[in-house]
Amino acid sequence: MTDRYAPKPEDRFTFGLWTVGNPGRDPFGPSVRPTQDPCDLVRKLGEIGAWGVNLHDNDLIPFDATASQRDRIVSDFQAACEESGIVVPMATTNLFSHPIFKDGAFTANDPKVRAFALRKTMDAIDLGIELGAKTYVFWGGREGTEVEACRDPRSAIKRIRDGMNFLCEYVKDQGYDLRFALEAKPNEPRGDIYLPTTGHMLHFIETLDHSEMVGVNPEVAHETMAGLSFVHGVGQAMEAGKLFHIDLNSQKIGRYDQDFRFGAEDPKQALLLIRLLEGTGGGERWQGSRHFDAHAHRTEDVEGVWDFARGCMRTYNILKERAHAFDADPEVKEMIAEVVDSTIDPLLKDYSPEKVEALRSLAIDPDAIGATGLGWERLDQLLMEHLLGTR
Ligand code: GCO
Ligand code: MN
Ligand code: MN
Repeated sequence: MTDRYAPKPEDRFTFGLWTVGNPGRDPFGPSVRPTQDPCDLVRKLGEIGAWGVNLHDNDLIPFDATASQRDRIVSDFQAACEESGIVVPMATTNLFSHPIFKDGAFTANDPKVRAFALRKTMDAIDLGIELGAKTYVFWGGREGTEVEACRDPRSAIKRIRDGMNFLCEYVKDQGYDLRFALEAKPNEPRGDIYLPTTGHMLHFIETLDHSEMVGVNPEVAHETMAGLSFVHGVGQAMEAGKLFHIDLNSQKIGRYDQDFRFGAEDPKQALLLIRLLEGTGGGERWQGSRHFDAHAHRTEDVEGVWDFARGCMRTYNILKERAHAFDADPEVKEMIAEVVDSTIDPLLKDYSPEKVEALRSLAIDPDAIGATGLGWERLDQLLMEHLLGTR
């Protein structure tokens, strides 16, 4: 029997080496699982139907590796990817683990730290290109404060801008085909992180010299930690043509960064997100990776990690089917069909004094409109019925 939810490479599911390789360390206890070889992780990802793997420079190459060690590791990894049919669509830099970055990388007050961050990122970009990456993620994990007085927040933003402008020029100068995706997070590991939400990022991007090369990498957990609607954030990024990557996982509001299995806490929001990404409710289907930035619970052994990874992909495919069914439902279609009024619609944009007059003379009965229910309770119940599989 064929399993119609089984992940296939064309689903474009990707995992970070740091996700399926997460050994379960947390602030209260050490690893509970062995550290796995990146080549073995890639082979296993190929086996379970993933399309790609993403990585930080130091997920693959130890911080203090020599040039010849680096080259050997890279060629073994490339061989494992090829053998498993796994691609590397995204790469990024670890600018948060080493103590030099304890007070930030691009925002650190010490120019030597900022210089080191630029140098490390250029090397990691070279690595990403060598592995075939087309997207480069920037997550400013340590770019923040606990002691706010240590730095003017305006200087922090200027320093991040200088760094991004420098690195865009580096990419152009090398002739690389690479776009940047900026990932916001409100806090953790810092008390407060600069550019805390996707909305902050979208504005910041417009202030860059090469804003066309730069978009966002929104993460479910991060917007949810900030108490925001992830669907609205992703929608705004898509409308602006700025969704360059996405980090899928699951999160309860008001908690630490949980990074749970996709859909685990919020299946309804996950369904609404998939409607957007798959375009089932209208608009273009998003063509990028469906990347899972999540990890297995600390209760799991290595087998449990693969249950977790299969679960992320399977939930996505099940919800994708539900999204298609919801948007194909005639009752739903009728309820959300766009209301078109060929007299009024043209008056609502492209200002002219004549339109002001026309708007003022329209016959509109606010009380009658205000007294009419919209039926969204019924619509939401239909969504629930599709989600729960009863329709
Ligand atoms: C986190 C972040 C990271 C980044 C990763 C890639 O909260 O730890 O989500 O997992 O996504 O560093 O940039
Ligand atoms: Mn995260
Ligand atoms: Mn992330």
